[in-house]
Amino acid sequence: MASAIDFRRLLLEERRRARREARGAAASPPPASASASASASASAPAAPPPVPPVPGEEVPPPSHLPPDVPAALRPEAHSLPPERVGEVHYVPEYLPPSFARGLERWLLSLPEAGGGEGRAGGSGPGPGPGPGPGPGPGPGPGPGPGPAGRWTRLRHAGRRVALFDGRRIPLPPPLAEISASLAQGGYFPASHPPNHVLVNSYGPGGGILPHTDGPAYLDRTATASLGGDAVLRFRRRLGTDEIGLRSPGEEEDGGGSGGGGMDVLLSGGGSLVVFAGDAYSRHVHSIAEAGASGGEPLAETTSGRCGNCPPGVVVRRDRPRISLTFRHKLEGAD
Ligand SMILES: O=C(O)CCC(=O)C(=O)O
Repeated sequence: MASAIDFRRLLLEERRRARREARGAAASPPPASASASASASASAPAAPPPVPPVPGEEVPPPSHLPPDVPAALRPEAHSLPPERVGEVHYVPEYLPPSFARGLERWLLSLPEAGGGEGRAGGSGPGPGPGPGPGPGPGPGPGPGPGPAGRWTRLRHAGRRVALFDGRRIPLPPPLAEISASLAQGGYFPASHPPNHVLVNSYGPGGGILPHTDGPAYLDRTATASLGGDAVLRFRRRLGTDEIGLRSPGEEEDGGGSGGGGMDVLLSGGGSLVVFAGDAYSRHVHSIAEAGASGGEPLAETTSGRCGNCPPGVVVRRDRPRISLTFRHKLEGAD
């Protein structure tokens, strides 16, 4: 099944890259002065990060999403040029700032899988592996992320994930409200609201390799972003006759506006990006690692491919980031 192949390939690539980086780090001494931040940033000024929860602190989920949020969504008002990769919408200020900060703090307080501290989050037996049959985005051919609402650290990918599978355990209130708003706002059919939420927690500069979300889901994904900014890249998926000749997501990646694909600058202040149809199935999406070699600044500069910003914007990547991906997992997809 394509989802299994895609997620497996993502995991294998992440593992390969971790090994390459470990070899590289052993071979070369660290640079004399590594800059930890970009010299300038043209992206929206970042809100101060929330006070991190202390281990074991009980952090309540944020209070209700204001009732006007779904009405403000209006897909037609937030479309990015459809001729680039298909249907992509971007809503810069989807989550109200106080809700976004409360959500970020609550998510940070989720317990780690396999024990550890933390109080908030789901409970009970976990939903098992992540998206797609196979290992999901978990640490490899092991159990994958779970139980519900607990952080699992991906050893080879440098990020943590927490899964909420609403088909098995009702989504916690803030996630249920966001899910309902996405259906009421017209981004998901009322018959197929999001029922599955994968939360990714990245360190500064952290990214995710090119992948698709696969056919285990309705062909649309909605992602809310908290914390640091990032650039989400869409690139055409390779045809079977191209596999082995080119790398997925690398095609025509020269940075000009003429090449295929599209980039979307994601504000960490509670923005929403939704992609569907061809953007979902015929393109891979990814976030580049910033500062991977240790000597580069934790920043990236947008190109002419950016669908929601001009070229030349310096995007700071020096803050941790949390993304919440809302999807509808199809019946019988496990
Ligand atoms: O962090 C993001 O915005 C992207 C996450 C993603 O692509 C995924 O979970 O499949």
